[in-house]
Amino acid sequence: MIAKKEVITVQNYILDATRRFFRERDFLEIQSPIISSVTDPGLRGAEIASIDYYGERMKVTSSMIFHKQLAASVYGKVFSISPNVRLESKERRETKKHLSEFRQIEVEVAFSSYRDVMKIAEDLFREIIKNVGKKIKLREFNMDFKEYSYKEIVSKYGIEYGEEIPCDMEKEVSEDCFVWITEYPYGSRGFYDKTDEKNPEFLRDFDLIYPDGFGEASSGGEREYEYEKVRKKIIDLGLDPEDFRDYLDILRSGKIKPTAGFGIGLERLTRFICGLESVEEATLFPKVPGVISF
Ligand code: ASN
Repeated sequence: MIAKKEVITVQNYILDATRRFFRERDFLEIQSPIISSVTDPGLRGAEIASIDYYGERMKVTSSMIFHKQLAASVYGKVFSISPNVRLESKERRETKKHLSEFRQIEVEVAFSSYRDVMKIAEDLFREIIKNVGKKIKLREFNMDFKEYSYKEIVSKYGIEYGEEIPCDMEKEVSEDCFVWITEYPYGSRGFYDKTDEKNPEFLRDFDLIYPDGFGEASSGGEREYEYEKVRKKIIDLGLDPEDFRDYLDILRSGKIKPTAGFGIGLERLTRFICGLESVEEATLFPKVPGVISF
């Protein structure tokens, strides 16, 4: 059993290594809004939280995807250690990888492809493990990355084409190294993942799975940024464009450029590096789905 203080110390080292990595590469660290009129709807079953805000409703950030798109469009390369709230179902506790409040290392780069940011993610994971390992003795990590397309994964594991890869399948997909799953089909992900122009059946996006059954490490991709396309996709996916009005207005103004990026759950990364049983052990004040706590 690893003591809580040691876990939090490892988390400090992860954050130090992350900040150093991005500063050396001229990324600007930004702070995420906690409340906004618009937030990420692509939550794989979790609900968005909202608060009463002077008699109106405001959303609590589920991911800062839209804000980082705008920030990267203006500043080029940005990252953030961003708080997220997602109201997960109580059953999700069983997965040992869901909290209703967590932090993400969020990254977004203007005029980049999903391949470019996958490379950044690989370098970042290698750098974090190397630097944390200089501070504290860690087990051996295999820092190789394999890649499968979504198509290859569904045919290998018998998942119905078009479905998200279920959480409990992530263990089976996991190998003794990191595994990329790329190019999800249109309709299976948030409307903000960019459709490939030449082959509209797939999205220019990815997930990354940790080695040894530790589940999802990251997700990301290139973003849709053209007003008409985004509006159409919102409607196609059965959402209400009115819920995204402020974001759509910004898109229409042309302020948002082509960008790509990814997010890494900080508590999941801490869990993976420390080899913890559950993500609940990777933070001081865990918000367990459905449990009222301090
Ligand atoms: N942070 C993720 C990304 O950059 C989005 C998410 O958390 N849903 O794509």
